[in-house]
Amino acid sequence: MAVFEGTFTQDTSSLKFAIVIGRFNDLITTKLLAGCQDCLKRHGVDTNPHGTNVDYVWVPGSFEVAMVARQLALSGRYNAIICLGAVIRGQTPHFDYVASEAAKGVAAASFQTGIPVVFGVLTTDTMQQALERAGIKSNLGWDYALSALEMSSLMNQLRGEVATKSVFPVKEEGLLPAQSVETSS
Ligand code: INI
Repeated sequence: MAVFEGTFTQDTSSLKFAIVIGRFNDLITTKLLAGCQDCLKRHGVDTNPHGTNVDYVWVPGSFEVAMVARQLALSGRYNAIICLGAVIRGQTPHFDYVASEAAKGVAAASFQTGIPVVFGVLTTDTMQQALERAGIKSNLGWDYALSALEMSSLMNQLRGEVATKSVFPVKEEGLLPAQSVETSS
């Protein structure tokens, strides 16, 4: 058996990411994006929009990020997609609908495509709380980029492993040792 874990020390020069950013509350989302880029850059990813590693897609708000992320994931061009948004509670229940649909949509995009889609949509009660998480105290954009790097590495390992010998080989008899399972090439 084996332990699989993503690393941050892989050769990142061939990794491809897409970052989907909601324009709504862009005071926050541009800061999340900056944190995200800083982390990717320090891990060897070329974040230049004219480079070969990262594409950027702007959408109106958090409600739209998942739909676009799913489309990008389906293209098969990316190791991971990072969704950035900021949903801040107001006086109406609008917050709950936008936040909940964004979360459900991002999860669905990931499940349906098998590509890691990182949920980088902040949901806070106040603008102050959002600012604190987007640069004043820490910048969660950094953490979202780390998740994308880790998941890219992990999925690459699992794909390699599944292609050569099944990680969870199941035959009619039940679980068998990996080496006894025939592989098709
Ligand atoms: N979009 C956000 O990203 N954050 C919000 O706080 C927000 N609020 O509160 O309304 C918001 N609304 C816009 C929404 O994401 C869509 O863009 C819009 O409804 C059009 O579909």
